[in-house]
Amino acid sequence: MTFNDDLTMNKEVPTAMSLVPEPIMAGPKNEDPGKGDADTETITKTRLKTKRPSLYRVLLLNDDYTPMEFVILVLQDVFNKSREDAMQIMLHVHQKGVGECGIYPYEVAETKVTRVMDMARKNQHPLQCVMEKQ
Ligand code: TYC
Repeated sequence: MTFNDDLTMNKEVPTAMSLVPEPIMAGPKNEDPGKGDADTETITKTRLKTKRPSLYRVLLLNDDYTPMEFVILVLQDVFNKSREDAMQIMLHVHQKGVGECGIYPYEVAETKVTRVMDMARKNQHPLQCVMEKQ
């Protein structure tokens, strides 16, 4: 297993959104409707409670061979950065060794990592992109 595999492969794969039915209204239970108050009944409504998805940071790693212009194009294309922001991020990665491209829900982060790695492979650049849980 490579360094990249280790960071991109998450063992527990969370869903983007989990829907959990939650009762939002409950009155006292009428155990025996036949004997109880004939005019009242309990109605339980169910609302779908949304859970916030866990977030993942997508990182670019520096290397000595990928052209700066290619990294800028990747940041504009995959991460929707302006030319100016893309240039700043690329220079940060170039100088510090690693830099953040964005923070996304699991499936979005995974898709972006795959797109970057595909672009790099097709153009024969060693550029590496990984994701890590926030
Ligand atoms: N260090 C590369 C160069 O000098 C540029 C580069 C920047 C490569 C960012 C990868 O993620 C990267 N050509």
